[in-house]
This record gives sequence, C-alpha cells and structure tokens, in this order.
Amino acid sequence: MGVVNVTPDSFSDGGLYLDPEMAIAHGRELTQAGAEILDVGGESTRPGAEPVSAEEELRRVVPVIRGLSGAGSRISVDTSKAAVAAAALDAGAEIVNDVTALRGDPEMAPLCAERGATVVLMHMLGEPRTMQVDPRYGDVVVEVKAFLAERIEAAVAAGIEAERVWLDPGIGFGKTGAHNMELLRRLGELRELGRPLVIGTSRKSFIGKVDGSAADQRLGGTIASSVLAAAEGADVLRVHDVAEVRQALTVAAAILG
Ligand code: PMM
Repeated sequence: MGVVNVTPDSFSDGGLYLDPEMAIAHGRELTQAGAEILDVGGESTRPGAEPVSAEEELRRVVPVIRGLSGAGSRISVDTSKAAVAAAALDAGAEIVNDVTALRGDPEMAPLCAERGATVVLMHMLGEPRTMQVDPRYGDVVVEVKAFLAERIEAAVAAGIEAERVWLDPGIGFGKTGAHNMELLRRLGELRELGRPLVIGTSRKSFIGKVDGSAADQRLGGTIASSVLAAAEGADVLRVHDVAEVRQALTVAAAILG
C-alpha cells in the first residue's frame, strides 16, 4: 500500500503533493513501482495535528482519487469522516482506512456496510492531538488485540461483512517506541484474530528513537521493520517508498522460499 498524502502537514511528506496533479503523478509512480493499493489521505494524523473540515478534506482527496482510479492500483481513502468516505467511494475508492476504527463518525459504519467497502480498523490510544502524551498499557499486545476484537464485532453488528474487515495495530498512534516494537515482535498474536493485518511503520519516529535519524532518513528502518512484519504475517504494508520496500520483500521472500 503506497501512501499518497494530499496534506500540508504530514510528518514526512507534508506539502509535497498538495497540488492534485502532483499527487496524481506521485500515485502513478507508486503504481508503477508495484503498489497494489494507493492510500489517499487529506488529513494529517501526525502527533499534535489539528483536525481538518470535511469540505477541505473532500477538496483535497476527491480529484486525486478520480485521477488515480482505474490506473492500476486499488484505492483506499484515509479518512474518519463518512462524508469524505462516501465521496471517495463515488470517485473510485473501494477501501476505507479509518484510523478511528469507525468510532470517529456514527455514519461511517452504516456507510461502509451499505456500500460494501473494505474497511481498515486501526488501533489508536486517544486522538492525534494528544496521543503521544505519556501512553500507558498493561500489556500493549493484549490490549490492542482486545480493542481490535471489539471493533470487529462493532463492524459486523453494523452490517459490515467480517470478510471485508482488515486490522491495524496503529504503529505510532498512542504508543512509545517500546510499545511499537513489542507489537511488531508479537504480530503473531494479532493474526489470531483471523483477519488481514495492515502495518504502517514507514518513516515513523520509533525508527528515529532507535538511531536518531530524521523523518527523511528512515528508509533503512522502514525496510527492516516492513520485512520483519511481513515475516511475522503482515498482509499489507503501508509505505511511502514502494519500490524499495517491494524489492526488499521480493528478495526476502525468494530467500525464505
Ligand atoms: N499511519 C499514518 C496515517 N494513516 N493508516 C493506517 N491504517 N495505519 C497507519 O499506520 C497509518 C495510517 C501516519 O503516517 P503518514 O502521516 O505518513 O501518512
């Protein structure tokens, strides 16, 4: 899954693709590089980010989704707002990547049910504005797993087919570096939920906490964490650097047979 952020303020690529033509060109490059899915987002969820109105988010993502639809990758929309998801699905998206796991907007679950969308349910402790202020868990893996199990039930209760639910432990969303690494080390426990796992480590600050690297210098850490996540059973890797991660995964798979 390649990341197409149409935002002024995402932590590693904010402002690069605000112009729809630039975002579409970037998405096409990621498709060429082997992205099976493009995740188009118009609201930054980086720690401390301020929320964006539905109108602004729509203005950012809809032209980009329209421009990328049918160009070779499936499209997901990274949003927590039902109005944005509805317009994105109309424009050609088929996956709704909701970092609030359907808790952000009461209309989101019924919309996804009615439209037969695939949904990504992600774990986040708190909300982006405050989530990195002293996050605490007893056992982070047990708690994230219980949360995701509860969100699967909520999705199914709202009429979303269980087969259309993907799960994501939310690397960096209300977690310390140690929490993120514990989750990545024990992904097998989340596989027991029986649904595809999405993992997004790309350029995230837990990498910088290991070696002091800045956000634009974390390709090696992104590759290492993505390959290890795949080896632990991750199904979808949400990354900015599709060509490099794809090559790493292909070589790792060839070695492991
Ligand atoms: N990370 C970001 C945004 N959306 N969605 C999912 N499902 N999983 C993630 O890990 C995730 C996400 C933040 O990264 P960005 O600002 O580089 O897009």
